[in-house]
Amino acid sequence: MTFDIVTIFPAMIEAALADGVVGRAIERGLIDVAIHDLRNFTVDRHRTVDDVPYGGGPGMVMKPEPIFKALDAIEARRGGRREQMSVLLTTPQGTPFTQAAAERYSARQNVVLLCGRYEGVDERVRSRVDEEVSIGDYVLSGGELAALVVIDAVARYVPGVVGDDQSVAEDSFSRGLLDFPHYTRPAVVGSARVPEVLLSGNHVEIRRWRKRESLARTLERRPDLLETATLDDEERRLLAELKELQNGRIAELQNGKTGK
Ligand code: JAH
Repeated sequence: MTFDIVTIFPAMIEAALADGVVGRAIERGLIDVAIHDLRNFTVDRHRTVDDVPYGGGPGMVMKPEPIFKALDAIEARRGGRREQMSVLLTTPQGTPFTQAAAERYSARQNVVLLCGRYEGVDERVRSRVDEEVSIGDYVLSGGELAALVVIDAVARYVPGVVGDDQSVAEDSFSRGLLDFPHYTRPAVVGSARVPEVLLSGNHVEIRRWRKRESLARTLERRPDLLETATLDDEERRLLAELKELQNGRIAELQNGKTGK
């Protein structure tokens, strides 16, 4: 699959994609990344990509024509075939980017990422955009970091990119629950010991412990995820137990407060 990134900071994208899992995937030809410097699609002497907002107000807005030209060039290189191609705009106004969205985009032949800067892009650019994507409720200085997040999460679903397919399938959010705690050697650091069950060699007990820890953390930190997670019989039982324990703790706190 190919990622096309339209940006005024090509060096920022280049540097971020040089290393790690994605960098190796590019080297191995598993994914292809084309970085398009938006200024190369300007026609004026100053290579202008922004202008003042109509109606007044602070800040600048990205001009539409350089973006249209960049998209035309990307489409032309594909022989004008728009099917199997998704044009994404990273913006806080977008639909939340999720693990499910990452998996969905990984089936596309081309994913084009438009990186906004300044106060945003001219509204007419949206006519060429398939989906607006938000990676979270905060304002960045531009869409580049969000685009890099999307590329990383999508690339991991391309066969061969992550060494072990098992680890992609079992990854925290693929399963809809938070991850369980991990430990490595040594078995004791200062007074902190690795949980005994992990040293036991009892793989039935280890699986059960990990499930329980995943569920306990999810219940504690992200109970919203439990609404949509698919749980097996054992997990449903463990979760019911954990909720009982949680209710017990709440009751204890309330009794403490009322002096009982
Ligand atoms: C900021 C253009 N969802 C995170 C996110 C994505 C993009 C932007 N901010 C936050 C952004 C300024 C200009 C895009």
